[in-house]
Amino acid sequence: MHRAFEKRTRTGNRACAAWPRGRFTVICVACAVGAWAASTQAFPAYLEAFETKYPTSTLTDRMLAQTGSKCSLCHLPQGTFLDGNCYRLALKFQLQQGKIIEDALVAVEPLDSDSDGVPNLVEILRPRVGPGNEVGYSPGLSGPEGKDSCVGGPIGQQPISKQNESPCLADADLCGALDIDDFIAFQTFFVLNDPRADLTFDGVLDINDYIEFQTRFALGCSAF
Ligand SMILES: [Ca+2]
Ligand SMILES: [Ca+2]
Ligand SMILES: [Ca+2]
Repeated sequence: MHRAFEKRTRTGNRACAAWPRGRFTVICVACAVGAWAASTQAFPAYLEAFETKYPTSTLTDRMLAQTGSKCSLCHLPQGTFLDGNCYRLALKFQLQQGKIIEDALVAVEPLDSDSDGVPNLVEILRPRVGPGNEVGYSPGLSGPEGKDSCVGGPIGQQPISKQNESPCLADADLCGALDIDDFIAFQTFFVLNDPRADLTFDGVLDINDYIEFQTRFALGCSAF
């Protein structure tokens, strides 16, 4: 299921000329559980595991560009000794249950760790709107400024990535605006049984996905 999703995401259709796609390169998990340690340098295997698992995502490279560290995908830039964001905490929990990092990554894929309405795997593999053919929204940060919704207080209120970390799923054609082309793109995904039409994230394409799409479209991208 996930492999099929990843493959389709890489090769999905181009509903608009500026369809941002390209390479998806991600990383993160090396830092995912670094909380135990004083430094994420102690967990290069986690970072490698994440990049190996999601080779098409550019998320960690973007984090490096935005915050100065790929580890910001999971850790707060203020210090790797802190708990980190919600995604990292979810991974940490799985590791504490005895899972190896590869299995922990899979276990948290269906979760919405940052509570922005989009599951972790969808965020990690979602092509970004905008220049650069970037791929991946942070599964641990949310909102238009990239804040950590998991951490309260001043730290959680501060923008971290300073970029949008909640994809607008109603923008089905990834053109950056909501219009009739999104209905066409969604309809195409649905007919082709493409997982991108599964907006209820239950593994089934049915009327509820249409309702979810229309709801998200009516509310607009800013609502998510
Ligand atoms: Ca999410
Ligand atoms: Ca997010
Ligand atoms: Ca569904």
